Amino acid sequence: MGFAPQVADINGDGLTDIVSGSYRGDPPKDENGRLQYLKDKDGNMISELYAYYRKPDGSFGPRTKIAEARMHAKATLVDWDGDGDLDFIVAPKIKEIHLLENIGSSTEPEFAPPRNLLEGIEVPNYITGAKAADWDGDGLLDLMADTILADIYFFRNIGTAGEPAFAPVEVLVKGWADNRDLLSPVYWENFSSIEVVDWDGDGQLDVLLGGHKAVNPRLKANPEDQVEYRRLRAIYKKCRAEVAELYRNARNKEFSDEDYKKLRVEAKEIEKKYADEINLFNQKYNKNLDIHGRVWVFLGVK
Ligand SMILES: [Ca+2]
Ligand SMILES: [Ca+2]
Ligand SMILES: [Ca+2]
Ligand SMILES: [Ca+2]
Repeated sequence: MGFAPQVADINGDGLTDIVSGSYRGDPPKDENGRLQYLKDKDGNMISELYAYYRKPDGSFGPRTKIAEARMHAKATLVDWDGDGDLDFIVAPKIKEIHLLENIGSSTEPEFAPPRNLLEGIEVPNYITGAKAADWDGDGLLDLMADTILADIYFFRNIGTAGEPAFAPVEVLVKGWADNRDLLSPVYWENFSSIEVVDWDGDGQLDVLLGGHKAVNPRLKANPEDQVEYRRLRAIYKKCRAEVAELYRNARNKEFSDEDYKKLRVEAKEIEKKYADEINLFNQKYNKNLDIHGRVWVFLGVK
């Protein structure tokens, strides 16, 4: 399972290699079919970064683990500290952006453990992609990120060349995705990706955001259906919120197996209360969706 593959000469031999984050092998599943990801000794989920080194004949060598990262390591390479070797900037899908500093060399990379570059900074939503780029053009690399709700964040580097420090988040684009809302321009930005580049060549960096959009053709065509969709979706969300509240209240309490059983029964009762509307909602609107990848461009203005 790999994510955010990219091409870079990671071992400095003049041949471009492939680097990608991944979970380790195929994660096992629990009895409910949920993937069981690997965790470190503190209970943090881990993923790994791999390189496939290119050989002179153009083929690639075997997968080589080059670093360990937190959660869903979507990593990009950049010479963060300006010492001539490539470092990793990682969006681990939590409210952090990690640096994996290359403490080896440009020909023998070796990476330090992840360090949160946003230590002490409040981050509203989970970060799903991150890039280092000099957005404000002052010569210091800033951090740009997208989130689980398709916001675009800018963290201005207000430190110095040797010692980066970041200002509080500036929300360049307020996410307009309400998870899985078919009437929103973006649908479920779980694994979106950000790229920062001068797209229109005007000298100001722009943002490309990759994600996907689900379309229900019936919903698109009929205004009455859109009203009905809104109504049923509000009920669906109310149900989910009530169940979430139930589990939130149970968090951090000492629970026996018996208590958990009771909790599940209570959750089922909430779901039963809304079952008719939710079934209708799923039948009418959550079937036969067209889901397509999209790339949005946001032009930066000077
Ligand atoms: Ca190489
Ligand atoms: Ca470096
Ligand atoms: Ca800057
Ligand atoms: Ca531009």
